[in-house]
Amino acid sequence: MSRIITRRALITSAAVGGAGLLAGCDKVANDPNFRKILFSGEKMNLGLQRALSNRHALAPEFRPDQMSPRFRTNGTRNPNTPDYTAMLAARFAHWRLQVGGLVTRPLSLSLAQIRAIPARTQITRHDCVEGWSAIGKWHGPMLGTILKAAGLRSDARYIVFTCADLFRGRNYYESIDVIDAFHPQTILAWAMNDAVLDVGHGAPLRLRVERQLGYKHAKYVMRIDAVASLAGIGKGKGGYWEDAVDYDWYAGI
Ligand SMILES: Nc1nc2c(c(=O)[nH]1)N[C@H]1C(S)=C(S)[C@@H](COP(=O)(O)O)O[C@H]1N2
Ligand SMILES: [Mo]
Repeated sequence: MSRIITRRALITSAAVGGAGLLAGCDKVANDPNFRKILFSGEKMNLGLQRALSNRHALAPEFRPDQMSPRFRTNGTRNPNTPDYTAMLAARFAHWRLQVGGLVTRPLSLSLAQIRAIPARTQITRHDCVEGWSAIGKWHGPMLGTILKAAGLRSDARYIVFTCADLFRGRNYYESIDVIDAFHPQTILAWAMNDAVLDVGHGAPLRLRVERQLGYKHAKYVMRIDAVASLAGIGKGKGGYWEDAVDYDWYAGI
């Protein structure tokens, strides 16, 4: 690709190049100069940016000695609903994760079953949109493993997480697309910092979607549904904060 090509021409040719470019030019998309031009803002096409980002790149992982001595909690710190309080009192013995929607084999998994699935351990940095970060260790099965077990149908485009808590009176939920759902660092964590996940951080199960900001990491996950569209869920923008204050649905970092 010529060096004197203008930004506009580049973006236009990328746009008309369409599928061919997207399919064949990973090398180009990851070239730092190309990315600088494409991501520099002016008339930037968000869809194009997303399409050309390397969605499979890994988030940085850290050493144990880099873990934050304190990892704050944010948003809901205890769902405190009658249902949740009862489940907590029984140490989640009757809790089940429901996996449904566009799957061929809906699942209802106990915590013991989830803990028996081969798990990943990752030390990553959590970045909250409010401006704080913390490095913690997370442990749990890859979401992809569970979705494969459920048999994701080919018309599924998004995975929706329904949580046990009401935040400021409304049910917390979040969604990601199937690309992030099958990212190797997207896990359902049941342990944090070598201990069973506590209530503040989302017991018994919370999502880690390491390429995105904190509000996407749904805590207190009760249900996972594969859907073709986000319309009709909440206010239709794909998550609690997206609906509430127009946060971006794709909160890539
Ligand atoms: N169910 C639920 N999930 C949630 C929230 C919430 O209020 N309820 N807050 C989100 C926000 S804004 C952040 S930064 C992280 C905080 O996770 P932590 O409490 O483990 O630090 O959880 C996210 N997931
Ligand atoms: Mo956050």
